[in-house]
Amino acid sequence: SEPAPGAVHVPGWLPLERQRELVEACREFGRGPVAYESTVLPGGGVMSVRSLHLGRRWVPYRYLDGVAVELPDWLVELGRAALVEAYGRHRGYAPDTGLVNFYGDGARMGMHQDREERSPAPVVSVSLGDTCVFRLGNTEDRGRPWTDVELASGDLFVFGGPSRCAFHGVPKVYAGTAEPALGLRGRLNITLRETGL
Ligand code: MD3
Ligand code: FE
Repeated sequence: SEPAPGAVHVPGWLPLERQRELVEACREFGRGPVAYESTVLPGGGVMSVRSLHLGRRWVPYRYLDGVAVELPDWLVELGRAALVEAYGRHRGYAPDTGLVNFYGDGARMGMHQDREERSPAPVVSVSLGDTCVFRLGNTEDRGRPWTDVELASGDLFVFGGPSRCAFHGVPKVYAGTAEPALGLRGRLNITLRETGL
């Protein structure tokens, strides 16, 4: 479905076996030199989500711990496949950064815009584990109007065109809704982007 212009939601894009591979990869990333870390916001608040950066680390916030490793080619390919799925073509999509967000008990993400990137290329998002409420807002402010969409494990969301600049957040994660066979407690979200930096 297309809940907003340029925003394409593909429920159940990834089969369970592929989801399991991605969960395992996200675990593996965290065992390497890169850690899932808490982000300290400019105002001093600490995010409840824990994040891991692959490739270029572009957000100028301070982190409590951690370093960076390369973005694997297979994730770049996953990003291209996602654009082909959403728009029918990828136009040379070349994401240079991957951000993995982990939502444990009670974690949320407040409404924000992603404005650090210099490339107009779409953002690709893949969800794993617990189902969440994803809130896609407007381009003016954090308030209404917004559209709430449930994102479940294996769902693809691509944000291109006008939706790339929209406020968005994750107000709620439904704990314990992940398929047991996934072996994941909580929610993982992988985003791929071109930083243009
Ligand atoms: C819409 N992550 O990492 S993914 C983020 O589920 C972020 O972890 C959320 O917002 C999460 O910045 C939402 C979907 C997403 C990512 C980037 C976007 C939606 C977006 C950028 C522009 C518009
Ligand atoms: Fe975001």
